[in-house]
Amino acid sequence: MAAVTYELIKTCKQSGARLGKIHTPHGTIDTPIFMPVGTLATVKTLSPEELNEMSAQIILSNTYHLWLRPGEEIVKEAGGLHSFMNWHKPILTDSGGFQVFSLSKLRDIQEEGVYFRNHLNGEKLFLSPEKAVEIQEALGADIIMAFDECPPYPAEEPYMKSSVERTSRWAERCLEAQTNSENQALFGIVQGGAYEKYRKQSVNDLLSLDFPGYAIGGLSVGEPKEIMYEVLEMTTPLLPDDKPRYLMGVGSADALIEGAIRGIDMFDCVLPTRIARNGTCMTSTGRLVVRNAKYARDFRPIDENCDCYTCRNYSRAYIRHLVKANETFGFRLTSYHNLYFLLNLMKNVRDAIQEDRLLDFKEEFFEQYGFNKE
Ligand code: PRF
Ligand code: ZN
Repeated sequence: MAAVTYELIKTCKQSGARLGKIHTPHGTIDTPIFMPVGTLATVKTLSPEELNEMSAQIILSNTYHLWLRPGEEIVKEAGGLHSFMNWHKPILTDSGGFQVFSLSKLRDIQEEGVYFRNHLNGEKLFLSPEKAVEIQEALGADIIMAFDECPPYPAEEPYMKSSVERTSRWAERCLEAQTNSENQALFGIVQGGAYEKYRKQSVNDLLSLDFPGYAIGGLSVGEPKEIMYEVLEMTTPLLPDDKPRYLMGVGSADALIEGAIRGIDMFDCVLPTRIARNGTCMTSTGRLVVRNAKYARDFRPIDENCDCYTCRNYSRAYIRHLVKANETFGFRLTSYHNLYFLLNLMKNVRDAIQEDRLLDFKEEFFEQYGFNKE
């Protein structure tokens, strides 16, 4: 029996979006879903109890960061990531490939893997498909990711061709390196940038390897949103109906809705928690920069349509004061609200799919939220 299985409940008659469930060794998640990011085995500023309270169902953590500190051996000794961080629902770990490309300027990509420098101390490091799987097995997440290359946007066609081909060979090496597929599902990652030809090639290569789930990588790397939507439109129909589809690193409200409409089941992004820590809130009427002077005497909640802990108890004026004074509690309150906002948005998306009205929901949402706000 596969570690992770996808159950398609229904397809929205109005939009084509999928309502489903993903069954994992640590429980079942409802899709489409947003996954909060806990890079260093913590969703910054929030406790697992708070994540439970806001109905987070699965979180993401990072191989690269946990490998550097505290080291996967310590996490393994603690009984794995779930015990180590006291989060007992599903966890997904990213493979480290993308983090190496985004954090390390000095890197050398070879067939065997990637040579680069530790972003903390400059030490020489090497990560390969085999090493990424070994670390992810020690961490013990329910879903682990293949080691891939995420090329920059734009990338020249010859580069994209050789990169996609190498990512496919790396994907095969990841599968060969995996030793416990009964407990952990290894997802393949489709690359190919904005090239239809290479997206198709990438999908075909990965389908022949038969992964239990497929991610779409290489998007939200600086391309216009329209390009991202076009790539999704041509890619998701090529993926099997009975496996989960995960769009990596996408977490703006508009892209979550547009992604669900194009058949995506899972999303993750640091955006809600990152912008929260500089005082930006996601609300039903668009972004609200709570640091702004105009909120100094505004005693309304961040979002008048939100019933989260933050909005039920604290005002814009108070949160503005805390954030400006660099008080930790201010960042906790904005982080709580932003994650709640996206988790609640996905709940609304699931309800709309259930009732075959996701396009109506989208229209109502953007009416309030504003267009081109992201
Ligand atoms: N590959 C991996 N992780 C990722 C990405 C990718 O392409 C992206 C791209 N948005 C985010 N995270 N392994
Ligand atoms: Zn709120």
